[in-house]
Amino acid sequence: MFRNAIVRPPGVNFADGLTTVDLGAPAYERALVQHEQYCAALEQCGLTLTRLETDLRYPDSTFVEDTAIQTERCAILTRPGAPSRAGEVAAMRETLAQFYPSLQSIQAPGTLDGGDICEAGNHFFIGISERTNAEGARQLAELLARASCTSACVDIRGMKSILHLKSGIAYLGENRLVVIDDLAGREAFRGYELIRVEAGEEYAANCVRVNESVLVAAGFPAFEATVRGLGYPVIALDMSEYQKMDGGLSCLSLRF
Ligand code: CIR
Repeated sequence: MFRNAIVRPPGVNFADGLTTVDLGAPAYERALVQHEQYCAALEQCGLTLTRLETDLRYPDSTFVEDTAIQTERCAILTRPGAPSRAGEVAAMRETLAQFYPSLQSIQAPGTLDGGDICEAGNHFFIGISERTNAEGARQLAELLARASCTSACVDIRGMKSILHLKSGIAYLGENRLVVIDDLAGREAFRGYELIRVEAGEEYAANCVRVNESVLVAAGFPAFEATVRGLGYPVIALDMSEYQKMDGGLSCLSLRF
């Protein structure tokens, strides 16, 4: 059960952030409207939002998920793999300290982005990617073990289609894991009910279970029907401007 979320709207220089996709520049006003709709959806799911100020020093700072990992017992500040995003963590430290009495951190030479970490109850999948290195993964696994959580690494280096592990998987609860085809055969996912995302709808894999509901990206009808068919109330959100910047639904909030 989540009660809180931290969000940060994009700044006017949002389009200066990092991206690997070729979908054109995001329209700022539209991104703001989509962010507002996203916040309203989280509130509809019962969450109380902490809304941070936009931060023009970091064009990617609306993707707050990358700066921290939360478990039931603790929060862990990350060390983002992209140099232009390193400074985002300091701002998150102050905010998280209001909720968690003790904060852990990933230390150099480890790097780790929250987008590579997928929580499945007390078990965590840790993506090793262009952003999260083996040392960051090792440190996180150790911190999670201290918090009585287990973890397994999933190496996605060399997969051109996804930036972060959670660009390709999402945990719905009830032992159900949403996966893109390219990841479905991984050993780490054995024993889960795999909910496959159709070819052409891969972006929809980054969905988020928030209490009873599942937030999905609008415009992916087969996937939306699958999630509804599983019995979850679905909230579909237009994510077009964030998709242009390699971001998805999970990236826009820290939920706890
Ligand atoms: C970046 O490249 O870091 C941002 N433009 C997108 C980050 C998306 N975050 C996420 O998937 N957790």
